[in-house]
Amino acid sequence: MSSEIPPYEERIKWFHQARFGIIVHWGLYSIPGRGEWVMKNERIPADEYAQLAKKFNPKKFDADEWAELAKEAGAKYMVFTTRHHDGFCLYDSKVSDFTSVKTAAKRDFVAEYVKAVRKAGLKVGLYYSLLDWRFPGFFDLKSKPDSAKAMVAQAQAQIEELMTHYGKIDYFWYDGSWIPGLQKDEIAEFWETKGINAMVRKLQPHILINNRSGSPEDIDSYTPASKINEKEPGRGWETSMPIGDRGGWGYLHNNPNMKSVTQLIQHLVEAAAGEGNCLLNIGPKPDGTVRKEEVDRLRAIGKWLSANGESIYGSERSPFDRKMLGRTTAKGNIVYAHVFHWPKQGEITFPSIMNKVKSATVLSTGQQARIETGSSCRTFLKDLPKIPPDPHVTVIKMVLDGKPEAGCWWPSTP
Ligand code: JFZ
Repeated sequence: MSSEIPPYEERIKWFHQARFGIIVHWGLYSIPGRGEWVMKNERIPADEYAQLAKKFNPKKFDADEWAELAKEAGAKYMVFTTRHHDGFCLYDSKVSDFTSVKTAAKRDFVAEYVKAVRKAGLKVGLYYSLLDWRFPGFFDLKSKPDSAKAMVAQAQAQIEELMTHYGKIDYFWYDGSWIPGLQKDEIAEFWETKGINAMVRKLQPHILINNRSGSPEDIDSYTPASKINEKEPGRGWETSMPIGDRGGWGYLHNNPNMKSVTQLIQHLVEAAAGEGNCLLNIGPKPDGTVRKEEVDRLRAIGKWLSANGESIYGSERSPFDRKMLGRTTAKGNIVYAHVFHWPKQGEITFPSIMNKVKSATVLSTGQQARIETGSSCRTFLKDLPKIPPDPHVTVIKMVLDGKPEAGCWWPSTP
C-alpha cells in the first residue's frame, strides 16, 4: 500500500456515489435484547456483564447473508460494530481477553464480515467506540487517572490492530469519544486523536474517517433529532438512524415501532437531496440472523432503488425546492422530482424553472407527461396518472436544455 494520502476530493468520491449504507449493531448486548446501552442503563457490573460472553456463540451468523442483504437493499457500504461501549471485541485483540475469539464463539467476526462485504462488492466500514465502560477511569477521570490512561492505550492499540489485520478498510466510524467532565474541545487531547488518526491514515491512506473522535476529519456523521441538516457542498455527510425507534440500535426483543418503508425511502431521498448519505441501522438477533421486519424493509427499499436509483446514487443538489411536494435531486442537465404527496388531479406544477423542460418521464414506468408552460414562470406536467405510480415515492425525471437554473420569484411575471 502506498502511504501517500490522496486529496479529499478523490477519497470522498465513492461516498458521494454511494448515498446509502447499512450499519450493524451486534454484540453481547444482543442476547438480553434490551438495546446496546443495557450494561450502563441497568448498572450491570462489568464482571456480571462479562458472563454473557460464555453464551455468545451465534451458530447462525453468516456474514455473506448480511452482505447480500445490504446489497439487495441497494446499499453501497456497510459499517459494523467491531467493539461497542461495553468493550467486547468481535475480533482478535492482543490487548484484551474480552473478545469473541477468546470466549465461547472462538471466532473473529470482523474478519468474516470484512471478507463477505468485500466479496459482495461493497465498501467496508468499521465502527469502533473509543470509550469502554469497564474502565472506572471513564466515569471518574480525576481520581482514577491510571485507569483512564489504560483505556486510551487500549483504544490506540486496538485501532492499530483493526487497521493492520483486515486488509483495506474504506471507512472508519468512530463513536463514544465523550468523557464525563470533559468539554468538547478537551476530547481530542484526551484521546490523542491527532496521533491516532495520523496512524490510521498511514496504514490506510485511502480511508475516510467520520467526525466522532473529537476531530472533524472527513465525514459529518450524526443522528437527526428531527430534521436533516445539509452540510456545505463537497463535504461528505451522513445521517444515521435505526429502522426501529430510538429505543436502541442493538437488538430489541419487542420493537413494534418500526419505520415504514415509505418513511425510510423518504429519509434516503432527503439525504440525497442535500448531497448526503443515509446510513440505516439493523440490530441482528443474538444468533446472528436479521429479524424479518428489517429484512422485509431492506428488500422493499432495494426494489424501489432498482427502479429509481438513478435519482439517488451520485445525486447532486437541485435548485428547485418543493418541500411540500417532495424533494428534488439533479445530475447535470437532469432534475429528478421525488413526489411525496401526489396531487389528486395527476398534474404537477413546478415554479421557477428557467430552463426549457425537454421531457418529463415517470422514472419507474417510462410514462411521459405532457409539458405546458404558463404565466409566472410555471411549468405544468399534465396527463399523469391520478393514482401515484409508486406507492412509496414516485420519481419524475425532467430533462432540461442546460444546467438547472431557478429564478423568476413570484409575484414578478415577465
Ligand atoms: C451513539 C451510541 O451511543 C449508540 O449506542 C449508537 O451506537 C449510535 C450509533 O451512536 O449514540 C449517539 C452518539 C451521537 C449522536 C447520536 C447518537 N449524535 O451526535 O447525534
